[in-house]
Amino acid sequence: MDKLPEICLDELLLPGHAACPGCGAALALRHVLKALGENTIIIIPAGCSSIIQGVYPKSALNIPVLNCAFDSAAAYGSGVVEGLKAKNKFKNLNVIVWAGDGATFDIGLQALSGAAERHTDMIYFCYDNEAYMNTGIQSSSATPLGALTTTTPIIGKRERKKDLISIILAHEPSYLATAVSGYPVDLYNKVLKAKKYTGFRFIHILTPCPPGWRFDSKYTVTISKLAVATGMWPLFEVVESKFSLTGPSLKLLDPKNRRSVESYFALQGRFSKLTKEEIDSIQKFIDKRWEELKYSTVFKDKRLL
Ligand SMILES: Cc1ncc(C[n+]2csc(CCOP(=O)(O)OP(=O)(O)O)c2C)c(N)n1
Ligand code: SF4
Ligand SMILES: [Mg+2]
Repeated sequence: MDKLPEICLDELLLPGHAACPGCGAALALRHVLKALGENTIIIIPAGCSSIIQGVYPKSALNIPVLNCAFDSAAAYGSGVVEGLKAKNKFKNLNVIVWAGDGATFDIGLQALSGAAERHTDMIYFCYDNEAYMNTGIQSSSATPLGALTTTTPIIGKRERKKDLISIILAHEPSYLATAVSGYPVDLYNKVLKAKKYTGFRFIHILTPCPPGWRFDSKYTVTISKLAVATGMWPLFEVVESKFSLTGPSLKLLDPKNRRSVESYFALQGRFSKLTKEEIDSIQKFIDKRWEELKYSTVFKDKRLL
């Protein structure tokens, strides 16, 4: 891992914003903006981030913000990029989308696919708190198997989390990475790297949410790190279709180095209804996925056409 002092000291997410204490999304946004710098336009669809950012004329973000309809953040991004290019004002600018999992996995997927297919010159960030948090913790297609939400309140969600990464990779982005709130240097470095590329770039960040995941706000970083240490959230990059693990995930190909998935579930009330059989089956699923990751050096090889 790179050393902490390399992180920019300027703050573009200002203090006094409206996130809950311990919000993983706010922590990630802070570091993403540090890496991007002030020449950035951010597009935010409806969700917790539109609350965190604040209500006009006040704003916790020290950069231009465009709020947009829930389903169309990537389409707004495409419009902003093309408009600026037409006016010859795109130079040295970052146009980014900062969207939740509901806005990305579900309702905004069509706009996202269009922008990715056109290789639109932007970085799309999905901050993934694994449910529709802003409207009261409803399940999304990013919610993992067994998690309790207000729409899966008895035994938890019955379906697995949607494999969004494979969907995005099918569009051949110029850069793709996963990250997590609790490893800010890894996230920061990935944003710096994404900035160096043109075309469509995608960064998927797991952002723990204390009220939605039912844990004490002091555990945001611990839970982020456990998501990585158990292998449930591999940290990796795909650059020009080449896959590589990053940071603490590098050592996890050896199963002896992975923590049990149970240690990740134990700290979160949302998993309190998981049975022993379900935990065993999730552990098997994760172990199998890591066996497959061993061979995922170049995703392009998997293409049929
Ligand atoms: C078309 C439409 N449907 C529903 C809503 C209500 N709505 C606003 S925010 C939100 C949840 C957003 O979830 P997510 O994208 O995961 O972001 P989070 O709140 O979790 O940060 C919903 C359902 C809306 N604004 N527009
Ligand atoms: S509900 Fe969750 S995602 Fe939303 S502001 Fe609070 S901690 Fe952050
Ligand atoms: Mg969400």
